[in-house]
Amino acid sequence: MSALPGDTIAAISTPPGPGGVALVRLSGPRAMEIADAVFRGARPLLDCPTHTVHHGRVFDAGGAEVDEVLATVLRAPSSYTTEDMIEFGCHGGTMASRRVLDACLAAGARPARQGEFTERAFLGGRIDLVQAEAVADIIAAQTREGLALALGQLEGGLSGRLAELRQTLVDYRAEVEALIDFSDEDIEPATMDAIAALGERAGGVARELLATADYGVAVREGVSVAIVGRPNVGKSTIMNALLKRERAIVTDEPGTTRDVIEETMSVGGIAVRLIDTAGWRDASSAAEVEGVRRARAAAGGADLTLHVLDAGDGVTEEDEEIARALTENDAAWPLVVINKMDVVDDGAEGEALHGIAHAVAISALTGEGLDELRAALERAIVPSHEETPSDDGPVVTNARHVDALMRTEAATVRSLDQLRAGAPADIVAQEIADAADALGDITGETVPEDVLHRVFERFCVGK
Ligand SMILES: Nc1nc2c(ncn2[C@@H]2O[C@H](COP(=O)(O)OP(=O)(O)OP(=O)(O)O)[C@@H](O)[C@H]2O)c(=O)[nH]1
Ligand SMILES: [Mg+2]
Repeated sequence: MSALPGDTIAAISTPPGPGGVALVRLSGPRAMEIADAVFRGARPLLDCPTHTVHHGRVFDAGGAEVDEVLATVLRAPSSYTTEDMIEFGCHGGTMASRRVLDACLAAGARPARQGEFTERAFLGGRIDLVQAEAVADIIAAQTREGLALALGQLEGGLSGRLAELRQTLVDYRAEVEALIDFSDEDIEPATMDAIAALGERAGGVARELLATADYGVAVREGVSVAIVGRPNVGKSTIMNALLKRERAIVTDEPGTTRDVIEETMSVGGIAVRLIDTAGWRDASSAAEVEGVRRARAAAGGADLTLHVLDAGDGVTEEDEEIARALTENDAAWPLVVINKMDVVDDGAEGEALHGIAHAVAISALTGEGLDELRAALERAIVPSHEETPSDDGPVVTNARHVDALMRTEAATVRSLDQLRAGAPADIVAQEIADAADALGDITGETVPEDVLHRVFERFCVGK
């Protein structure tokens, strides 16, 4: 496949702001020529072998020196984009790289769009769409696990498994098509079984991959956890205890937290966006009314809510109201946290509170029960370990891939049902073709243009 556009693009590939170095990238058929128009070193870059680095200076169109740089020469096809590329390593900060880029643009390059370098790697056939998406995931990774899964995907783990699945579907379809010229009576049951076995195998691989998706999607996208409850029950104290730092303001006055406070932490390799919210009550001030509205919105939008109760007060009517509101629009079941266990004695009262089903009893002040809370959080967030891939097998991390695999699986199952029901072979073959097409959406073979654009929009400029 080569659908590479003919122009040469340029962009700054490092984030703006102070830093040691900045990188300006050029890619396209005129990369060497444009680079030589702005660069002066010991010899023209056009004469330099691939994968070599050269010291020199960049000048603007008026001949003024712009920066002292190191130019890396990367020739087609063994570059990131598969095209000729030059990378100028400039001084950090915003001005040097900005002016080097301007010089390249003045010499004939076009500013690159978001993700356009990676898009060219895809169009040049060096990587498939799954691998291109993995590049964005590596950049966005917030946990070791997220990085490891994305790296595995870039290295082709998932692509390889999908290629196998696709080949099984191709074989399956060929066998079914070979039946078109036969009448039912002519086909041996053993032949039928062998053909169905191919369909079973394809469906099995699709299901096996889908089984990794709960874990994979959680690792890639992270989950959000909202801490909610009445004022003063210790929500902000719990937030701080989980983060192990004083992020939210804690006072003994009800109504301390007004706005929504967010912070990320890692639980079992999954990035958890922890959200502390204002206590729910009939607020008097406009700011607090808005705070409560935001708290309710945060609870509604979160993957999980921690409903915090105050052990000293037991379960109040307001608590029950909040619990009802939380379960109203079939949101995930809240995790009930009974805080301030240090204020109740260990007698009957304490026993009763400990006995509340599915609740975790803690004291955010003394730290008692915090480990159990962390464990309960992990159980609620991280899909159970049976579903967590134990080996280095491929993991599906992307909702777009889940959707396509589900279509593949469904079409495969339909084809098997039809095959067994004695449907005409061409109809069965069409179902199998649909199953393979859905798979092509994942790797990018049959993917529509708008989906491609959505994938590359997620990237930053310069990648
Ligand atoms: N004894 C005891 N006090 C606690 C505990 N956790 C929090 N507190 C105290 O309870 C008071 C309220 O704590 P916050 O964390 O501000 O409560 P909140 O739920 O965030 O309150 P609002 O933001 O007003 O809704 C503070 O004085 C805390 O020190 C606990 O486990 N035991
Ligand atoms: Mg608070």
